[in-house]
Amino acid sequence: MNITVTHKLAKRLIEAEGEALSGQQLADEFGISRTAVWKHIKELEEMGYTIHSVKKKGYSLSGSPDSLQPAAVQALLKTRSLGREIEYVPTCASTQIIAHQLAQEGKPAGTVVLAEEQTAGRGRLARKWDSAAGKGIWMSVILRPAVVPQKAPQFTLVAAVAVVRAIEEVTGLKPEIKWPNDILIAGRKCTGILTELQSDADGIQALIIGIGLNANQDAADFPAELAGIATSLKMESGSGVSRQELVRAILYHLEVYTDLYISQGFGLLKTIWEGYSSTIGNQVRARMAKETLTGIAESITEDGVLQLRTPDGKLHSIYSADIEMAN
Ligand code: BTX
Repeated sequence: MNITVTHKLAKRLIEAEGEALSGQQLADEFGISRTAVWKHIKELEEMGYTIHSVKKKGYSLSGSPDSLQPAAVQALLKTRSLGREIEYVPTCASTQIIAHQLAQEGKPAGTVVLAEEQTAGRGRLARKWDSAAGKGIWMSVILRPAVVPQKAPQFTLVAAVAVVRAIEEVTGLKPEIKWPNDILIAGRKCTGILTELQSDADGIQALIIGIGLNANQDAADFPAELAGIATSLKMESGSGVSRQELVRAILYHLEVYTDLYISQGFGLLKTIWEGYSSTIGNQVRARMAKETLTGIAESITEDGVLQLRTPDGKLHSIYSADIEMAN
């Protein structure tokens, strides 16, 4: 059985959005016999697809498994370049490691790495990112923007806006962004973003944007140390979400907002970001490597740097920290 044809057939059926496609039409499109089409349909059913076979009309799809197989993700994908190349792995240590390798090998901007499971998912400062099999979106996106390395942190903010928009669109939930890289729902973390850089004397060679989104975990799926800290879209909305749909929505919004950033700079994005921020305007505690400061988070600068005013009236520029609410 040619597995590539099976996946292409899945893509074709998903794109038909429930319309029936005749066996003869599919046979002609794929250059195979009608019996071969039927065998691929059986194969898809075994993979978890629900396909109706209607006499004289053909095959129509009424349900698909929530796998992140490239063909399934790419069906109905609205982007120009993001996700047009997908490296899919059932399990890996970290999608960031694979994306770094692919970027070094010269893979184009827009290449995406997707895993069902990570065994050593990472956050900032070598922290661990819990990445249960089949429950979330563990994804790294390679971008190659023509900007100076100092602008790299802005892409974390751009990605955060894209993810929030995607979550709103697919689930109707109302997430908030906690500076710089967390997305929270009702105060609990459902997404983390990790932006890493490959640069040389000529500037940025590649930005690797890692997105870890908890989609379908139940509370029991998280390790004990994340109880009360982590949440998933399923826990917040009360029903399971389609990871395929979420990946498509994230890639679409990430493309729209990076295009906006490249054409118009950070100004408008900063305003959109502030609209979703749970940090700005609040009394917060910023824990940094060497000190902890408490004060009002007044704003972020054009470069994405947090401006924190301490009670002595001093304004501090915070480049990286863990933020907690202080009131
Ligand atoms: P961070 O350093 O801001 O957050 C890490 C902290 O978040 C951990 O120390 C822990 O307290 C908490 N945490 C760990 N796992 C989860 C989880 N599943 N849900 C909620 N909270 C959690 C955030 O770093 C950036 C994470 C990026 C993850 C993506 S996944 C795809 C890509 N590959 C990879 O290895 N990392 C990125």
